[in-house]
Amino acid sequence: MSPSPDVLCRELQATVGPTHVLVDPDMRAGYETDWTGRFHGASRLVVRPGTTHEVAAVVRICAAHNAAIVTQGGNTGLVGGGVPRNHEVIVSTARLTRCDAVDTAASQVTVGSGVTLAAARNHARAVALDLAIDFASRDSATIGGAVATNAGGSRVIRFGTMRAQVAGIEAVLANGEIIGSLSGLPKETIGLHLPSLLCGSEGTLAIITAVRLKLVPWYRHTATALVGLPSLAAALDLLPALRRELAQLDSIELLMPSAMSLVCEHLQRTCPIPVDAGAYLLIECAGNSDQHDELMRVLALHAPTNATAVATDETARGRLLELRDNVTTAINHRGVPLKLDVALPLGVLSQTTADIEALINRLAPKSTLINFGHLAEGNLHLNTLNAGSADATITDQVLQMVIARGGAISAEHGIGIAKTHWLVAQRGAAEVDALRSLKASLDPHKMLNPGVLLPEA
Ligand code: 2HG
Ligand code: ZN
Repeated sequence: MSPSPDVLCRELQATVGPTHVLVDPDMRAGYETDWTGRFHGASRLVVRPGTTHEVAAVVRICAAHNAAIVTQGGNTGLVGGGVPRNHEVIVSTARLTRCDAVDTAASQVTVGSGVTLAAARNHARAVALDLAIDFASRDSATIGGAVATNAGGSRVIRFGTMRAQVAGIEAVLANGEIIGSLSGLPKETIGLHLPSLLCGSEGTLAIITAVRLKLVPWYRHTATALVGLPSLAAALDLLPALRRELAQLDSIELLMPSAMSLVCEHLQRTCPIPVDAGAYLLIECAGNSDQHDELMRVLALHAPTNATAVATDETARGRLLELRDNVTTAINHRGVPLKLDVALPLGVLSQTTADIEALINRLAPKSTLINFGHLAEGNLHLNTLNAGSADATITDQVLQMVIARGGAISAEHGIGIAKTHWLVAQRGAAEVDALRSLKASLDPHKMLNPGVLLPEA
């Protein structure tokens, strides 16, 4: 039975309609656990506003009742930043699905923060444009969540991270004020850039309600190759030639053998490359003309190996991409992983990967490390299964090693609640103090995503 509605609940129901306030534990459940099953907590209720003005009203009501808020998009976050921890109100952006007509002259579009990546992409493609950001959870992950975490994905080598795609933003502050601009002017120098401030703020400074996105051309010709290389070092050696000679290079995704064998087993497929490799690269070029010959020419010159599988049509391409897209799901089927999403300078990537593998092996000999990521950004997704009680020690020692070698403790998943502890080591006390002052001035009563991103003072 649902608990009887309290005053907060009744006021929210009056604002967004009773069907959009979820109090029943069964109705809330899907919002209270992340998709890996690692992070979960109880919420007070879930509220699903349908417009920016409703979001503003919801925030004001919550503020009046001193009820903290966790903003949630598609619930595809991986660091616990979008699920409740302490009976917060979950503000779901799922109904903020405005999709304006694409401005083809500016190559921009305004969408609600609850629009999924796939929906925004399809909307853009209807007028031959495309979204620059793509990653495996595209069908659920939302634009607002991708901005809030400064998500990356596979095309960062060409177009940069989410931050580079945002031309304007609209958001609701902790006091219920609506701020921002969606005009998307490419040139303006009128003070601090609000989109830059909110990208990566993980719901702690404001609730993003709409985004003006920059779009890119929808390239109709994509050539895809899966290349097996003897080692990660050999894969890195290939990088300069790929960057230099492939003008239409779109992505270079990395699967280490642990990830390749796991995903093949999960999909019940055999690896398209028959020989054992030390590292697999999924390389794509996309352009307005056929990219196949150019990709093959560069690979033949710089990676002369028969360990290459090439896609010549969309079906074959889908079969290759499926291997990369399904690694996270394959891991989830095995258990609840310890996820570390780190970036390292390319010069130390190979050695550090070997050192991390040795470290994890020593700390948790029975564990399995599945390693994959985005090669050009030195971004590794280190997923450890069955680490048992070594989870905390692994996290600490790997992150300390990453910081010591000039890397980042989060490349694209964010800090969430999982990595706040290492923020000072990463950014320095002075910077974290500055971020705290910013947070305190915008959200003095700690209403928005408390406990996320910033470590407790
Ligand atoms: C990806 O690149 C995502 O597929 C998820 O960032 C990574 O599951 C992961 O660790
Ligand atoms: Zn990734």
